[in-house]
Amino acid sequence: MTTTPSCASVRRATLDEIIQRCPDYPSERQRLYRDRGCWIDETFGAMMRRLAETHGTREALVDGELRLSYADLDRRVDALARGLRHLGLERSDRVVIQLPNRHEFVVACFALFRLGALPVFALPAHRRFEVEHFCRAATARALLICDRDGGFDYRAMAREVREAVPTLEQVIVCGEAEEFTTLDSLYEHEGAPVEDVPSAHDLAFFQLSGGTTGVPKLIPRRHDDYHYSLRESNRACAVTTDTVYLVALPIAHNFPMSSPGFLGVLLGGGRLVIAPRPSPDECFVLIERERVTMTSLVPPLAMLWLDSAPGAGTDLSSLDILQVGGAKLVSEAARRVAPTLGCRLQQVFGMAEGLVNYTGLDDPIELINTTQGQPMSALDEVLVVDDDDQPVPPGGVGHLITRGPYTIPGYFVAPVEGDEPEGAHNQCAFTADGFYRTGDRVQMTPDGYLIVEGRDKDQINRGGEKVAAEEVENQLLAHDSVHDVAVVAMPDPYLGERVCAFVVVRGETPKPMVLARFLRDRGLAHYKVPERFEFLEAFPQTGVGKISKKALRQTLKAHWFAEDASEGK
Ligand code: OOB
Repeated sequence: MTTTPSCASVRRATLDEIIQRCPDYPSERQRLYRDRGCWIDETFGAMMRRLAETHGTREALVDGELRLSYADLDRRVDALARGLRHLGLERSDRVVIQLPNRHEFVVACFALFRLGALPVFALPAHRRFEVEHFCRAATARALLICDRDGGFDYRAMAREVREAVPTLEQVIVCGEAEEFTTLDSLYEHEGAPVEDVPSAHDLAFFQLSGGTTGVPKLIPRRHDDYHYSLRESNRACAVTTDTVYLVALPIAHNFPMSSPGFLGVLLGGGRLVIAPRPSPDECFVLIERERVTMTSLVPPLAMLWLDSAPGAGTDLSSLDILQVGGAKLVSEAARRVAPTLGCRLQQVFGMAEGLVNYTGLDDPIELINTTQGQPMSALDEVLVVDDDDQPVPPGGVGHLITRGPYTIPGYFVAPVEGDEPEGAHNQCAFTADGFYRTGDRVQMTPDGYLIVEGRDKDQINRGGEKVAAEEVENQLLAHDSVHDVAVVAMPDPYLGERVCAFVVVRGETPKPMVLARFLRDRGLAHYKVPERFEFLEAFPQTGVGKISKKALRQTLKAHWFAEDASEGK
């Protein structure tokens, strides 16, 4: 249990409150998933211990010059768990982690899992606005960051976040800590081993939703549901002890974490190679040096790799599987993968809320190049429905809704300010039968493969990075010159989509640069800042008087095709 509150507004939620705020699966589905062997009774703490016993001196992880065996990893996990406990962290305390790709991330995850503290996975690209929101929504007790990366000082951000979030007692820094606690100092504490959490059905961590509304939602995942998703991923991706997986995408994202990602590959007894950045020049050298067999990328990076590989002069022959997902891979790019990189392509259509679809490694090439795969579990219930939640005729396009043994039954119900009733978001995001509304528009082929055709959610998918339109709109509305605003996706040949803001101004029209700077200064992640601003007198309206984003998107498309055509002349 956490400490007694001194003031209601700064009080950290207790274990019971956290459990209450995380919707659980109905009991009959819990029984089904246990009976069918999906949910087994192994926590991640116990899993790491078992892996160390089974694989001992086998190499688990390579990060630069550092090589850790499974036994080394387990020892570090134990040591860090003791250090975190010494710092006062205990079961159910939320810890926001924001680290670049480095081995400390893996160690910290397992140390927190073992302790039963709940990591909240922020991305390195998040900035003060997002990190503050995560800390506040989760009533986090600690924040784990690195000192600097990519020219950004995370400690300066942490100072502001700590100022704003009263529950945040600890900032732990990987690197030069200044006034905060160094991560390294936490490895030095002796004492009794940390006891594992009591049940595999306990909460394990929070992922973050891409967001469709004002702010990203926290996604509660449990040891047993996530463990199952790893096992199914390992089967679909044929992970063995010979797998050498390059962690190229940001490690905290659900894709490189669990599809099969670093957790799946460790569970399978393989080896992780951690790439600090996903650029071809850094990754190709690692692939050659470590004989990497598998990696995962978002489509823009896959295209960059495809363009860079022919002249790179590195030996990529060990690479067997390139997974691409997070956003739609166009079939023209998909077709280039096998001939250019000499490996198999696997399309991955997944979501942090659960459901993951894979193309089979040995599926017919045309199926791999043109579909986003099929649900990985036989117990995934996947429906393609119309606006009234009725199944569309076979082969029709509709809304994808799903439930199953590793798809959450609800988001964390954050305490809300204002008039919105608590939990309102879950009522919209889930059907009465507990199906998650993915917000994706799909078509299902006769053999059960999904083709992503579009999206209903008010989101921009910037090459795999998700941007909730409403979040950016709310920020822009805070600017004096912005009377009204609508944020939409504009087509882009490289990223698929970029963020565009249509603005109705108040007074003089500001320069786009000024608005972009305004958003960055408010601490919004840079990838969310619109790359194009269009100024309008008034918005086109729908029949019921709402802003017609459809009309705005069409304007952009028309512009885009016009520009494209004139470039082609
Ligand atoms: C992955 O997870 P999220 O939570 O960042 O985003 C999920 C959304 C999906 O609902 C869909 O809109 C889009 O990203 N998406 C794709 C896609 N994969 C994801 N859209 C088209 N084609 C694809 N292949 O992005 C994620 C999580 C686990 C594994 C892979 C991706």
